[in-house]
Amino acid sequence: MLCSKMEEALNSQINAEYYSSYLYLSMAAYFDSINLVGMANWMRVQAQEEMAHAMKFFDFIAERSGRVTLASIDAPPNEWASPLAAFEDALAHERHISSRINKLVDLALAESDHATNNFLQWFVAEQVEEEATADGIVQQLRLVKDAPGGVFLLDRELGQRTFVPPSAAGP
Ligand code: OFO
Repeated sequence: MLCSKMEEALNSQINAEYYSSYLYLSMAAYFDSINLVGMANWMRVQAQEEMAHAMKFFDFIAERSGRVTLASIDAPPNEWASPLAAFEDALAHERHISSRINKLVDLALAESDHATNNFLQWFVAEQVEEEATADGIVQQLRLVKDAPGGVFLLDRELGQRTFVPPSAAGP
């Protein structure tokens, strides 16, 4: 059984994960608009991953006999100054999500809710990966700057990404 504070905080995280999905989908549309279809693909896959994250919270709340309540999702930005600016925003967003997950862990521990703490550890590990991946792409874009050849190669590489549903065991 979830306490009401924890239930509310987990519901708010469902919203944050759906916003993440919306943000990445908007970035996919931006990359499509500038003909970087590989980066658009990467963002589409990222958006799918975020929906899977949201559903992990959804299912967990239901499993703990809590009540899922959905709220409206804010509109994301639609334009970025460059591919680098978009990926820098993605990295900043992942850092923000990591801090939200840390606060959820703090709350679970304060409430002696060990089941929720255990559930959240999957996200703690996932966020390490999310930040590292976004940071890696930011670093590569900084290296190639605006050199079309470098951006083209990176676009091709990011076009290879496919969606793999997150397992229950680990990120
Ligand atoms: Fe759900 O990890 Fe990104 O935001």
